[in-house]
Amino acid sequence: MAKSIKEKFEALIPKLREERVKLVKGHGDKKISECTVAQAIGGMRGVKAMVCDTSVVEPDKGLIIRGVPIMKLTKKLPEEIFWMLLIGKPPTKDELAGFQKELKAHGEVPNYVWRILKAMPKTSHPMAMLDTAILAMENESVFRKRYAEGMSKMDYWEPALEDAMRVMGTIHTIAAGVYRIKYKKADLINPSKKLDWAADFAKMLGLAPKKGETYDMMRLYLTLHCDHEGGNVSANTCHTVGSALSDPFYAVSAGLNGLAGPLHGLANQECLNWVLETMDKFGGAPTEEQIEEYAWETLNSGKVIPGYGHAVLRVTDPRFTAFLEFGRKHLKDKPVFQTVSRVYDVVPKVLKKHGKAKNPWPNVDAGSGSILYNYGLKEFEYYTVLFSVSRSMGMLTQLVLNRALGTPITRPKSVSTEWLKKQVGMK
Ligand code: HAX
Repeated sequence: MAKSIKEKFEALIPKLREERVKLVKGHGDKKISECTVAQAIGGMRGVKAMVCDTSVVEPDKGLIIRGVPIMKLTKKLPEEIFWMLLIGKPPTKDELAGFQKELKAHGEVPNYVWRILKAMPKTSHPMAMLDTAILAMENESVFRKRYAEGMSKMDYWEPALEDAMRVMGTIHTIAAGVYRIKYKKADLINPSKKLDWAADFAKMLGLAPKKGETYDMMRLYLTLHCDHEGGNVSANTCHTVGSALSDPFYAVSAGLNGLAGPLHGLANQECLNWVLETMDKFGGAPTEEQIEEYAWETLNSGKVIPGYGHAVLRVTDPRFTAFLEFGRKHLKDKPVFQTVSRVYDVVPKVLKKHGKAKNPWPNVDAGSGSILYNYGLKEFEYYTVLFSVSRSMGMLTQLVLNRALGTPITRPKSVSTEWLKKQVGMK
């Protein structure tokens, strides 16, 4: 019989622990990074001071999941990606089937969650609704209960994985419910017993299936946003909160609050807005000259061009390329997609001329919105919720790994401006 994700992970733990002990005992005093004054003030960019094994972001290659570039994983289901993030390799067909069944068994959303969501102000942002729902579900945490009963450190990973399965099993249903409650789309749609995670999500949102193309779009969307190594705001926040042994519901909800920021996940809401603004201003899909004019107008008014630039990447984000390829196949006649494609031809040149952004190329958010828009998701405010459903995979798997490895509480040392001034001899 195929092994469960828990059995597979349990079998890996001794080797991972041994490796970590060897690294710390044998090489603990070796330097891997330095920190300059500019880095301490500037968001610690480039300082290597945390470990994340689920994925790596190479400045010149983009996202690599467990050694495999994301462009080679675009045909995988998100469930396979979750498995891969935690276990290191994709599941076999039987393992995948067992895992999907297990996820469905973890899929019940308690009624109190729906009551809370329905009681929230009509003006609440859908991200605030999602984060509140995940936090409310903390009531279900097995980790917290087991900790209170006095579990051994060696066992932390097990209830952490159980909670992770509960978040993963319910987050798509909750997110779909947020959409239908917030945008008055009539009743909630129940999860299906048969559909895979992404297809089920698309169905619960109420999107028209379009011969399965909508399901493929959602599978691609949820695969591409799954993880982006450990230092980004949401992963880093989830990691820090989890390091205090706050359970996965607390930690993921906190991470998602970070994803809700306009420089992080909210950028995908801003991106399509920017594209539609250009279309509004010029009365349809704008020409390259018109896009250039609008890009300069944005920059000259002190704003950023959403969807362009990245803290780590220095090339076109392969996730953007994957969306572009999907759009070229299915949406090439749609004006919104045509505009996104044209923006890509113009904005990098403008940003290079502007001379500030270290990376003038598009990130994932520059393309995703136009795809969602064309499949009927026209409420931009909701886009970060879709991102969140996917990114919960990275946050959860990183957290489970950290509980298995006994990663200690995060506590970098801060210094005062006075200390900095003394250190560099500044009066
Ligand atoms: N438009 C205009 N200016 C930009 C820019 C853009 N798209 N990207 C960077 N810059 C500017 C920065 O604002 C900064 O200006 P100041 O020196 O005046 O502060 C300068 O260029 C240097 O910034 P950087 O080092 O290149 O970029 P950072 O690492 O500081 O920031 C950001 C990376 C992604 C936050 C940034 O590129 C940005 O604001 N982009 C637009 C928003 C966006 O697309 N965010 C989504 C990122 C992907 C993500 O996390 N998704 O969740």
